[in-house]
Amino acid sequence: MIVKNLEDILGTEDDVDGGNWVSRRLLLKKDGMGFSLHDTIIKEGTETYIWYKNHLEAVYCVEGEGEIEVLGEGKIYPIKPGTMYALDGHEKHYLRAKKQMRMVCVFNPPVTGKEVHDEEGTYPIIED
Ligand code: 9YT
Repeated sequence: MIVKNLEDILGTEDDVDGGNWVSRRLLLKKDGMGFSLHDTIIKEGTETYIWYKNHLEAVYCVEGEGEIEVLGEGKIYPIKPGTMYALDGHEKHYLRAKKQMRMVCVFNPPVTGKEVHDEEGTYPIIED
């Protein structure tokens, strides 16, 4: 069994500052669960282009306010506490935080812990 507390992650290598966001990675590939689990802060006033072409991601907002714009669809969905979105089609999107947002994120396959977005807004697959 694995038990961690957010305060165990803060300030460690699993507390990753991606610029527009800070991702506190509670479960990673090394934990062997088949997914990773992140407590992520999206900084207020930011807009981030993201394309997880290698991963599926589900996101659950617990604090703050913002929106997600899905490219191609041209749809904009508001985000508030209680909103969940799942990128089951590797959708390219813009994530905007009107107020700082706190998101619980799950990635399949799990991230290893080192990932920040590359110039395509993508996380690479990192093999062992
Ligand atoms: C919601 C989202 O995609 N934020 C970017 C950071 C990512 N979720 C992470 O690594 O926690």
